[in-house]
Amino acid sequence: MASNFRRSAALAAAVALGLGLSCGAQAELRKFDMTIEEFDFEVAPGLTTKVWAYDGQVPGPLIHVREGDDVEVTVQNNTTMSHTIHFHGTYQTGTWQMDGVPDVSQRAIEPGDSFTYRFVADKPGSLWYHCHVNTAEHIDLRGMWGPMIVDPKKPTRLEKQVTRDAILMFAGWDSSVAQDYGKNGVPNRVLDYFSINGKSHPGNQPIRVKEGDVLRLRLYAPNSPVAFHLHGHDALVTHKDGLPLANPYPVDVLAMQSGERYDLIVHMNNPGIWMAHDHIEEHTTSAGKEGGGQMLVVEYEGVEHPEWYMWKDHEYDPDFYMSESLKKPYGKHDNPSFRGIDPEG
Ligand SMILES: [Cu+2]
Repeated sequence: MASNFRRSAALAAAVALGLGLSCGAQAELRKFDMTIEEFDFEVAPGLTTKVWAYDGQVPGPLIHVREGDDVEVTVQNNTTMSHTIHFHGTYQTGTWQMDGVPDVSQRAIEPGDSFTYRFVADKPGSLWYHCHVNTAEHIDLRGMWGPMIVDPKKPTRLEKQVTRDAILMFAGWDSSVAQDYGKNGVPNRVLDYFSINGKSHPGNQPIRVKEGDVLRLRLYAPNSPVAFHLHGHDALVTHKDGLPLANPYPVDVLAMQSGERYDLIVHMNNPGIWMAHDHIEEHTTSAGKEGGGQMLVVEYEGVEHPEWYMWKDHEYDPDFYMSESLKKPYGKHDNPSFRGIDPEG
């Protein structure tokens, strides 16, 4: 760990001196401040739940860095419970104390306290971060998860072709405990609401593409299984848990277990308006009623929306799948669409 700290310190000093280590090939120091907030969060019209939210949002903010970067995240706990951040997928080589597991690698961050995580982004790909305190509640019921994308130093031939990038984080929720924090309990959860990037259909968004796009879907299953199906296309599975596959393979349904990530690359060569959904049938319901949950639509530009189309006049948010944030310079990117409600106003 000492050598990493020395490298961070040297980089910080260099930046402070204005030496401008901006060469794309150089590792950079990426410093972020984050808070954890005790917020309410609306998943669907029938479900507003209490969350502990990184930067007040679900999913948490996008962390986007480059392989080899030094990452420094200072997190301030503004809630009434203890938390940590585990950067899921990073090797934490020489920095095991930064692994975010309470009573194993650190003391949990008490209410009102802060903690600084320092590590090297030593594993590229679609990573994520989550709390590691009482995960049955903090991950499963309180929205304590967010994406961390680490761009590889050597992208694969396939990923170099990508023209559009989207992050989809699927999650289930238990409305019976929505209003009551568990206080270190392990709720016997029964998931009855389901979301993509925190919202149930139809409160989520379409993905808009144009013919000829090469779409990369970064799929995450933070807390429950998913069987993802995009109509009208085969998708090439190119990465598993951030790592490129030696032999990418085509699927039309992709099964994921909790914690898994898969990257799919899809050639958008079939203009239309296409459903994409979780094929675990109860995951496309809200409180047992059909028509909610983990569904979205992929809309091709130039295809007319019929009068009866369910999202005919849907207000479009181009960053709902973080496609716009992923084009921004490296950094931490908050997203107003994911922000919860401060119960104290
Ligand atoms: Cu927590």
